[in-house]
Amino acid sequence: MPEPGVHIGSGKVRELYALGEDRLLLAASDRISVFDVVLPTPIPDKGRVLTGLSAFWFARTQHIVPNHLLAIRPDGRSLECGRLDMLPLEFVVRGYLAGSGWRDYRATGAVCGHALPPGLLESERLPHPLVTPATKAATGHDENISEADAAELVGREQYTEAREVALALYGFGAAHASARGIVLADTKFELGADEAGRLMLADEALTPDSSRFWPADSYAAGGPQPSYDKQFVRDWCERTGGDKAPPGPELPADVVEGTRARYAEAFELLTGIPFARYLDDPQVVRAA
Ligand code: Q0Z
Repeated sequence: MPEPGVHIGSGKVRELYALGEDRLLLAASDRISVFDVVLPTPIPDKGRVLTGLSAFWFARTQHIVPNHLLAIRPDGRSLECGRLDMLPLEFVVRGYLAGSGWRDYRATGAVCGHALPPGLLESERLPHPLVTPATKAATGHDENISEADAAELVGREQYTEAREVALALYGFGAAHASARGIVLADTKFELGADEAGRLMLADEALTPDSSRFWPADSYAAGGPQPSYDKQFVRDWCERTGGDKAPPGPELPADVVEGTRARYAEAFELLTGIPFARYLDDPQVVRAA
């Protein structure tokens, strides 16, 4: 195991380590969270699917914005990254009306301050993608803020550049996914600045943990859509009841296997690369 590094942060399912002064190691575990609760049962290779997908997108979006990726570790679940000054914002891009966006629209006719035409259905495609920035709350739940407040937080020039980048990345990811039978309903980007002040894409990008992916063949507006990756787990949790409170239930073997297969299938559809090839040599995702 090469330099583990100094542990500097934990997400729900990922760990962050410092590698000296200017590099970080982002390590994705096999943990899965459902209804915002991390389950005690891991999904084998889920961390590798997410890491491989992130690296795949980083390699293919450099024409839109440079990114923090330096190297994929041979374990396939960790990325060496350049350390950036992170913008204190998440750039959520929504192409469809789902989740909190749908709840907001039903209550107010708008999504995070963006007025929308009346009569839209749950999961309907929006007239155009929206950027709905959120602040990264230290206490877990991110808080949506208006674009005006976001611009005030980081400066109007930097905000404008970052929102254009986020829209271009969403457009690229959504078109790529759509050609492969997957709807990219929405996604979240984190951006930072390098030592020269240049805007860079950071964190993870266009993974199932940072995005809503829906199977295109069953897509129909007018209700909630099944999640490409987590639907088996959600359905099983709903069937077996429980109060959606921590620690969450242990998953049975068939739900683990079915979910593992869905993650691998999402990887293969989106990348066109057999997942077994990635396990054999993670560097395959970097080649164009
Ligand atoms: C990402 C996070 C995780 C916990 C900080 N390139 C970068 N430079 C500076 N900071 C970050 C990055 Cl990616 C950075 N996070 C999110 C990830 C565990 C928190 F794996 N926090």
